Amino acid sequence: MKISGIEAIPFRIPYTKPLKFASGEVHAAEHVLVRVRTDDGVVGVAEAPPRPFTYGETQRGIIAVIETIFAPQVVGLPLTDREQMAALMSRTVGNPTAKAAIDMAVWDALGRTLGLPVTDLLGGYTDRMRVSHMLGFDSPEAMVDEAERMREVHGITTFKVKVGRRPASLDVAVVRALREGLGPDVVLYVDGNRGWSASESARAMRQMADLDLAFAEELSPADDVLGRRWLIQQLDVPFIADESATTPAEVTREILGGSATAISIKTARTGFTGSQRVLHLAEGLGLEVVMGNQIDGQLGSVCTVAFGAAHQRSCAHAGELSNFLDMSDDLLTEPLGIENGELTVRPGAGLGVEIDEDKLRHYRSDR
Ligand code: MUC
Ligand code: MG
Repeated sequence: MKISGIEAIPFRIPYTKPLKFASGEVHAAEHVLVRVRTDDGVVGVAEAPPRPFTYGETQRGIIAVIETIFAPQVVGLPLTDREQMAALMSRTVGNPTAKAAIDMAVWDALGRTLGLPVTDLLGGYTDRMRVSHMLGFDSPEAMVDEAERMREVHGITTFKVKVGRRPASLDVAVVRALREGLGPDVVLYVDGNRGWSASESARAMRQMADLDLAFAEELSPADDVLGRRWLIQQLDVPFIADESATTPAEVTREILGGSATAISIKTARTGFTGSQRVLHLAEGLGLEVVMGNQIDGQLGSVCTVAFGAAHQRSCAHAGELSNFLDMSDDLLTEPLGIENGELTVRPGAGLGVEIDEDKLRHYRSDR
C-alpha cells in the first residue's frame, strides 16, 4: 500500500467548441494526467486542469511541481496517510490542481486496493447527481440552441449562464432569451467570473429580476471588498463564491465578511480530502453548495460526481458535470454519458474508470 511513484503526463485534446467566459477561454483540454503507483502494483489516476486565469498554474508548471516537490514528498508513504500528504504538500503555497490530482489519484488507488468505490469511502449518500450545463459566451440564439439541445439529448434542465461582458446588456439579453425560450421550469443561474464591477452587477441583476434566477456567482471581484459586500446585501438570491473561496480559510473570510452567501466546491482544486473540509465547513455555516466545473474532462467529471454524490449537501443542487461533452475525444475506455439529466457514479473499485492507453499515446504531448 506504499506509494512507489508518481507520473505527470501532459495531454492535449481539442474542444469541438471553445468555452468563453469573462476571465478567459478554453479551446483545448491541455491537462495533466496524474498516475500514482504503489509497491503492490496498484495504479490510481486523476487529472489536473491548468487554469492560469484562475490559479496561475500552467501545464508545464503542474508537471514541474509534481516531479520536483510533491512526488519526493509523498513517495514512500502508505495510501492511508492522506493527512500527512496534505500537510507535506501544503508547505508549498498555491498549485491547487496539482495537489488535488495527487490527492484524488491516491484515493483512487486506495479504493482499488480495498476493492471499494471511492464514493462509498467518502460517504456513499447516493449514486448519481442531476447535471447543470455551463453555457459559454455566444449570441442569444446560439446559447438558447445549445440549451435546447442539452435538454433534448441529455435531459438537462439546469443551466449556468456565463455573464460578465460589457455592455452587460449582452448578457441580460441572453438570460432573457433563455428564460423565454426554455420556459419557467428550467433552473437558471449566472456566473460573472469577476467581469463586472459591483455596481454593474447590481444593475444587471435588477434588469434580470423577473427572470427567476436561482443563484449569482462571482459577478464582481472579491478584492473589491466593500463593493462586494454592498452588492450581496441587495441581492435576493444566494451569491456563490467560486474562485474567491477555494480553501476553508478563504470560505470563512468571504462568508463572515459578507462577500458571499453560498459556495462552489471543485474537486479539481481541492481534491477529495480538501473538498470534504470545505463541505463540512459549509455544513457548519449552513451554506448552500454547488459542485462546480473547472472545465474538466471525463476523468475530472468522474471525480466531481464521486464526491458530490457521496454527501447529502453536495448533491442538493445539480452539479456542473457536462462540459466534457464539448471535447472532441477523451481518455477513458468507457466514455461517460448523461441521461435523463443525470450522471451516475461509476460502479467498481476506486473511481471505477480505466485509461485507454492507445488514446493516451495519441493525445499525450510530451513525445
Ligand atoms: C466557473 O465556474 O467559473 C471558468 C473559469 C474557472 O475558473 O472555472 C470555470 C467555470
Ligand atoms: Mg465560477
